[in-house]
Amino acid sequence: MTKNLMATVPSQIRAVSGHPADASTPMEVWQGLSAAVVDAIADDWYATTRAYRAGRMEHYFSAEFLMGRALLNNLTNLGLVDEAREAVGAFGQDLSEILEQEPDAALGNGGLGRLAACFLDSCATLDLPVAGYGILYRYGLFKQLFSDGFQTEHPDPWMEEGYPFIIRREECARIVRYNDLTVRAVPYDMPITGYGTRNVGTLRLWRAESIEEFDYEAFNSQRFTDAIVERERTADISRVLYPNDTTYEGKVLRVRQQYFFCSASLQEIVDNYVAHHGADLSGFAEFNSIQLNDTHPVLAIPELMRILLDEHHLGWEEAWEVVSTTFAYTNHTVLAEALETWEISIFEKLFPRIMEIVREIDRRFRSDLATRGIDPATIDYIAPISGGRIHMAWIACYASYSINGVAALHTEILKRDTLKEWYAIWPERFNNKTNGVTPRRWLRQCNPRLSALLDEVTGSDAWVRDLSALQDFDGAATDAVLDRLAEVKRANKADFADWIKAREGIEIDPDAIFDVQIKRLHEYKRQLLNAFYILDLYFRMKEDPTLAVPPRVFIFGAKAAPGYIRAKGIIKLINTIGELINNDPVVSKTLKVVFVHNYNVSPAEHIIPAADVSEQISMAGKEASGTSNMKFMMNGALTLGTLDGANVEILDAVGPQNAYIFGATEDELPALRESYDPAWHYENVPGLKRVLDALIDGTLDDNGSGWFADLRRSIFEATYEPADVYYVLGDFAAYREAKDRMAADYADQRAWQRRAWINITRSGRFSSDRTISDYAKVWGISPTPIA
Ligand code: BZD
Repeated sequence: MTKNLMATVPSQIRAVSGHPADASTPMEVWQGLSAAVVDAIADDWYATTRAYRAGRMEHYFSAEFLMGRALLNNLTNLGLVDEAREAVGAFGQDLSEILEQEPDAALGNGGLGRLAACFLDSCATLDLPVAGYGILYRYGLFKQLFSDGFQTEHPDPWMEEGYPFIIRREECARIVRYNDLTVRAVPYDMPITGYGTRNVGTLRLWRAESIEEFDYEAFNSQRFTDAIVERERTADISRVLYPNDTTYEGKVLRVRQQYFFCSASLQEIVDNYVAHHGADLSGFAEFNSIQLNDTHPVLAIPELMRILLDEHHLGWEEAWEVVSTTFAYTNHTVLAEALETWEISIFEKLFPRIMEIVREIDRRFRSDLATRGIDPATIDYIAPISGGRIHMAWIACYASYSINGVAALHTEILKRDTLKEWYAIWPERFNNKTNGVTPRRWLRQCNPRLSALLDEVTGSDAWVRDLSALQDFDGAATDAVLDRLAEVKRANKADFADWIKAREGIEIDPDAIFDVQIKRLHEYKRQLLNAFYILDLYFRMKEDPTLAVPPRVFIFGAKAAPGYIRAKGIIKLINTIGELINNDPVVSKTLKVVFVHNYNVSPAEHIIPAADVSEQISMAGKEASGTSNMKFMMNGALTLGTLDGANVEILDAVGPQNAYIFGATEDELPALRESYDPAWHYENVPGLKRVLDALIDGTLDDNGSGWFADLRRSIFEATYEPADVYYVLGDFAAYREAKDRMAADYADQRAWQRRAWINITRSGRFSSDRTISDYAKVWGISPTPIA
């Protein structure tokens, strides 16, 4: 298959740069090498696409795919890393420098979008007939810089210099109609390689364009600018990724985006069905299933109804039978503010026919439930339309043959709380699919040293396709193996220290404990709790300079939604604490604080292999699953966390002696909250008063923004929410105890390495291959290898 990369690389580089390969810039070499990879897989990609289209397929609909970089991932999957290194080495280029040229495809906010990317990798590796569908945003998630410790946001035009891993398919363009606008949806396809297979899957991303280059009438009638404005209005649809990861954006443009990719994708899927199986659409669901990644693609439900009713003339019952056996829905959050609802007037304005269909779904839903004897108040609460708004999650629950949460605890909370009315009526629809991450990117590719050790200990690279195979090697942790593991971690930490020095200008000690919290900035994830710990530790050291404190580097990476002021206040606070500590001549010998700016997929690939401690400290019940917890575990970091999301299952896999679990549990919290008084903790938990007061007594300077005082108020004063709604002070003492104990335990290196080893060998159930195998059963699809 992928023969002769060496032979094609120089000519590809010449074609891209118009120079001899040895006179090309690193960017041109990246372009040429990437083109050579696409060239190498083109035939297999074509064969896979044809094979999949003929049979039953799963279609993964997601507004976000957080892909990160493609070149090294493809080289890794194809087993071509060494060959590529040689190919570029032949004209004096260094592969790692070439790889750094590539921009991250940051077409997602966080966990939900990255999960979709891991799933595609697993589907390709498992030869499963699955395609992804989304939006080709011109601007990915904003670039984050810090200015005086404040986050600033900057545009990310990630494709502007050309991007070889995406192919425009002009011939497959579709028309998407809104009431006030008609646009062309042009697909761009990204090949998705798997590990140890010739199958190549597809991610199809749609870009919005004008129907015609210009509105010539407007142009000729001296309304040149109107013609341009109209073009731009169309291009707006795929212009930018909305940067919110928790509160939904009730913006017209956002709903336009959602309808845009759903409509274009469905048209293609329906046309493919007709081409293979004829014009009778009643058998559609035998060959097609669609997974809805959260509620963002739920407009696909009424849109498929519209296509079946209006374009293929099915009756309502027949069309509904198709729709309700086609869709499956994944919920990713229980936060009330994230549940999407839209004003009826928006739907009426954009797509009156879709609104009509939603009304009919609502009408039939109400009579269906009344017949089942459900009480009117419940019916009204979970109806597709209520309170003048359209409830996307309710439409999803009503139409889907499967409803899942993303970790065992999360699914239980859905059944018990968030979706309890639905569970009471249709319990058989509910199932859990604990998230997973791909061991290709998150171990093989990002941690070559540990990979080599695992190859050696297990005798082959079979673990890369079957991570659960590692569990047989629990007992392989001889002194020799643990010595090697220690060397691997030490070398990764030294590399990371160099990377941090170059990127953030901060000197860190590779022998210190690397304690890491990387994830979106949100109050429920409690970066503030971590910040309070660090500040308290600083004060403890100031108070008693003889205190024995294990050297530590506290590492953060996080973007805050641009409008989420309190989250931005927490970023500023951590940066300000960092200033205080890193510039203290005494304390900085023991502690450092590093906030990695512009956290993204690629920085994560540098950070995770170097981590000792994985901070997973959300208030119990709030983090649906978490996925960085799994990446850390795979790379031998120990979890310091609450019993939340998938942490519960990680604890179950490694046992309590191999993780640090603290804090109130989800079932304890309601009772604890009843009598909760943050002021009591402030007065009575030693150290807390000093920490909270530092926010306002001049110790920490927020440059006059008032943000630190606001953070403090959020702890003590009830506003829209109860005081300290995420129980930061309530869990503080338990967190401090666990974290101090963890740091002390690190001194026994042999015992620590043993526990790190167990974390690695038990991480098999958190491979996205396991997750996708579970989904494949629900989807009713089976492997379709082309070779
Ligand atoms: O999804 C996250 C959850 O918070 C995590 O617990 C979970 O592990 C992952 C994957 O299941 N949710 C998101 O990332 N959500 C978003 O990014 C998002 C984006 C747009 C609108 C709403 C939410």
